Amino acid sequence: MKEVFCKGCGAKIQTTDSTQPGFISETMFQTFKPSNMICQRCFRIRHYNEVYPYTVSNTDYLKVIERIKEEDALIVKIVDIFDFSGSFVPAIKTLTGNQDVILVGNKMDLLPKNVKPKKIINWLKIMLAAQGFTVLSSILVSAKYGDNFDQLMEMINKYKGKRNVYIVGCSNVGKSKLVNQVLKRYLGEPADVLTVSTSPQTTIGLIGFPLLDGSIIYDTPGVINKHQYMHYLTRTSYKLTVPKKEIKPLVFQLFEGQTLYFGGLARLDIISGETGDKISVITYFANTLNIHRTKTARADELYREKLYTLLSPPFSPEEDLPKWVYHEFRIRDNQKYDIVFSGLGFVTLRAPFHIRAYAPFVVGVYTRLAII
Ligand SMILES: Nc1nc2c(ncn2[C@@H]2O[C@H](COP(=O)(O)OP(=O)(O)OP(=O)(O)O)[C@@H](O)[C@H]2O)c(=O)[nH]1
Ligand SMILES: [Mg+2]
Repeated sequence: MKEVFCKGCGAKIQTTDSTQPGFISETMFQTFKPSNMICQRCFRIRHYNEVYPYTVSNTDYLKVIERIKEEDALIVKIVDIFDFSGSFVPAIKTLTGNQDVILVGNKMDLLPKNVKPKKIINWLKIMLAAQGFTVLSSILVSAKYGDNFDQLMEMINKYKGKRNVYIVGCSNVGKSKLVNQVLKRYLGEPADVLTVSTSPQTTIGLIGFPLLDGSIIYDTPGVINKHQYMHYLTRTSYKLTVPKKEIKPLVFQLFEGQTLYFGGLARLDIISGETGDKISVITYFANTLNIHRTKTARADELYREKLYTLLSPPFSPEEDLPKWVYHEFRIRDNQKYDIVFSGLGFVTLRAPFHIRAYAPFVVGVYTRLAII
């Protein structure tokens, strides 16, 4: 059988094993033109919004993208600005070695309009530098709506020269959506050439498209990052935790000894506020996530009794979130700070404060100067 690759996910087409990437029935294989072939899984994602995940190990993924190292290329590293700990794995560093890297913070459409992009970029740079990762330039975009794409393309053209461009990053950060947007805006391709989905490991192989000057832009498979909530929740729960549209802030006036639960996924305790008086906490989470307020003294008991019901998602013990840990923040100046729950959202409050932020140990919890 001649080698044919799925147009949506890049997997090698095969007609023998329906549980493996690239499967298509013999009849369909005979029906499609090779240049238009999409696998059964891509077909189901696109037409029925149905996903069945594969378990492709990271080692296999890294093998697919290993060739990038051998080439002098421009790397466009995508991170989800909502999920820093879910967007960065040290393996990416091994992959990109000494290559030139541009950093793209994706999903800016989810942030309230009054966010200062520069502040987010500065924060991302600090976070990357802490991992020993430096970049040539950085930009925030929305792959969904094409925000800042002209600037992104200018940046890519400026740094790539005649080289090829590889779009890399963890699973679900929006690499395929970004390439689709480039194809649609600059190459006149129809919307959604590549398959996009809320599940991990949608893209299986490298998929290249020639740009106008002959360089090739490649979509690549995402490295799986166990720091994402997605890996512990059902698809239904996960969809409730990630914002789908611009986040609307909520304001809570909290007193010392009060707690907020963000579904059953994270928790914030106010140990003390500015003057021991009430403290304003602004929350930025998906509006489908239930935020529940209680007394800290009752918080553990509530969790035991109401996890999966009042405190949800998760909805059942099968959604086995890793053990929770708390991060304690005691800040004494009088600036505004965000406490970031990676993959979920953030809260803003003015220092001085002393708080505890709880989340599963795999999830990054950070503090940064407020971005609003
Ligand atoms: N709100 C918003 N959602 C986005 C954006 N870009 C991607 N998404 C969503 O994020 C999810 C993942 O997008 P993909 O493009 O499939 O991500 P990927 O990085 O290619 O994922 P893999 O192929 O699994 O590595 C989908 O549900 C997209 O709709 C964006 O700019 N804004
Ligand atoms: Mg993809």
